[in-house]
Amino acid sequence: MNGRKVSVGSRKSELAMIQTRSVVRALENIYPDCTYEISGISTTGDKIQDVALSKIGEKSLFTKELEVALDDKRVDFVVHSLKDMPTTLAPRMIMCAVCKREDPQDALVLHSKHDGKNLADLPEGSRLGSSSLRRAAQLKRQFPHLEFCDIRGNLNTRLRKLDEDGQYDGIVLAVSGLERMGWKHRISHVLTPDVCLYAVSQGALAVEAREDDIEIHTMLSPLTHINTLIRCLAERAYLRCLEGGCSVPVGVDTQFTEGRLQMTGGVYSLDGSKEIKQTMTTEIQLPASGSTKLVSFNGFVMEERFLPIAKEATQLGVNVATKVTEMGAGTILQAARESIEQKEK
Ligand code: DPM
Repeated sequence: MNGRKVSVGSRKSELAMIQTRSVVRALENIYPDCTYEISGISTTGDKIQDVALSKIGEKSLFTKELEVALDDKRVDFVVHSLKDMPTTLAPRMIMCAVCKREDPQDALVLHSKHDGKNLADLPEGSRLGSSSLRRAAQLKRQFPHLEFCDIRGNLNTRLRKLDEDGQYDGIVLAVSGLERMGWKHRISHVLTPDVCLYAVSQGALAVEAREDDIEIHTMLSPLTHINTLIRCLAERAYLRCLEGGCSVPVGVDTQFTEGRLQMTGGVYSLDGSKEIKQTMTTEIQLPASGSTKLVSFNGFVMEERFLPIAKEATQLGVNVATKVTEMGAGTILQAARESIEQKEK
């Protein structure tokens, strides 16, 4: 690794750049002799700002151009929010590190005129900006007096729209994104999982590289936080089984402590009238020792000693998905997909 020059790709948004720099900083601490160059790359998702995410349809909206740059060897790795990554990766690509997860929960940011209020006591007909079908479905269910409307643009744009346009009473965003931007103080309330299940992998950063670039895998491997990886493997297995994609009303909550992995998975109809929710647990012990040779499993690079628990975690996600499917999740998701497609026309 000595003295190597590393080219890093990133989306150009301020949040993406902050995320990329945090990964580069972590690498600089481990490999101070290397030099790092970050290239900002525009993606389709960044260019189309005025159409609701769920209506754009194409998957990997925010990742495709970055993967092309990787494939062409213009960059050695790219940093993503893992929640934006499709459950099946692009050909020849692999996730070579998953960093320690920050707060995975969602947050409500209210207009200053509603200072001191919460969702339950907002006036009838208050308008909340969110392009996440998951957030809207869960909150409509519990707070039928509120209205939800699309809001696009990067975080800066959204906060400006909230503060200045006067058409939103509040917006719902990920805590982690707000914190990374230095806007923790704008959070009015954190929405705990009993109010809003978070998105699969929300709050976790992941590093994508070429599948055959062993040197980069080795270099990035120390950044992997095993607790985060195990939780995200379970969550992604759940989403993959439901053929969720990233824009359907599916939420999760996982915990991995004291040898026990617990997962709650939820599925919602778009209007929030239907909810299917299931919690399951499995015993998982982190291995104290074992082979640190790098292997790949389900699109992620990991040390060989973690393979058995990675499989356990994946099985838990599959089991929760199987259970909610038995309870009728398929019908709910099918109806949601059809009405999303309908809106695209
Ligand atoms: C995905 C969703 C959203 C992003 C859908 C969802 C939110 C879209 C919106 C898959 N990606 O969560 O149900 O609010 O219009 C995104 C954010 C982050 C990564 C911002 C956010 C930062 C948090 C993270 C957009 N992608 O969710 O507020 O790193 O997990």
